[in-house]
Amino acid sequence: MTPTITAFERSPDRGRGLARDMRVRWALEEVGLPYAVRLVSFAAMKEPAHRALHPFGQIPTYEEGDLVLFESGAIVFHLAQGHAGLLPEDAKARARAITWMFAAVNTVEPPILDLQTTRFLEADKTWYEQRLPLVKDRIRERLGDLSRRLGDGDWLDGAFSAGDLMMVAVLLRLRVSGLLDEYPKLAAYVGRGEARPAYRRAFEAQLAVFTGQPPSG
Ligand code: GTB
Repeated sequence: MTPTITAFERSPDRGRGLARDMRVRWALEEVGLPYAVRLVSFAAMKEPAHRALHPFGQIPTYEEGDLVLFESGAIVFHLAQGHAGLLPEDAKARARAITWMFAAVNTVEPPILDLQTTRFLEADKTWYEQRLPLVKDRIRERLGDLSRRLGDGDWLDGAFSAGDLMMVAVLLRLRVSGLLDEYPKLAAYVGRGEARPAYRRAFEAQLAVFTGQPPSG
């Protein structure tokens, strides 16, 4: 059964692949599952029909028969559990990969979101210039720790997994800030993620929504 996901009709990121449907598209491509996309407007996201799928009126959602999911991490986990390619067979390695998925959304993403909130919603506040370096330093602390753990490895724990997929997707949101480039091992790690054919296909598909042109290649 072909699952259907939802994505922004007009993404505010202008096709840079930063909205959270990107990680779901990427996971679908990694496991080789064809999918359909229903585009939703900001207004439609807040309507009862969409809220029946997503209680918070957001994207992405995932529909597979009578199964409806929201939360990008939960959707990626569902795909990784049901299809080969995103979680190791070995039970302990699998548990560690799942741990990295949680670390991405629970430990690394929150300070990154804080930076975005600060930039977009607090730039006119008198205390903005004082707060910004504090927010950035909290991100640096996480990136330093993550970079040390990654070391010279290609991926966080052996082979590429859903943990890497989620971590790369989270780190990508930092690129425009320049902070990622302060950590060359992490910048290279993100580059390896972006170079994966499944990532490229997912990226092209979401970009095509913005350009109105079919995906190239
Ligand atoms: N925890 C949820 C998940 O992981 O699925 C969060 C979902 C979420 O925040 N969805 C956002 C949304 O629907 C889109 S991704 N927002 C509309 C609303 O809340 O009304 C967040 C996002 C938006 C824009 C950019 N950008 O422009 O760069 C990047 C990321």
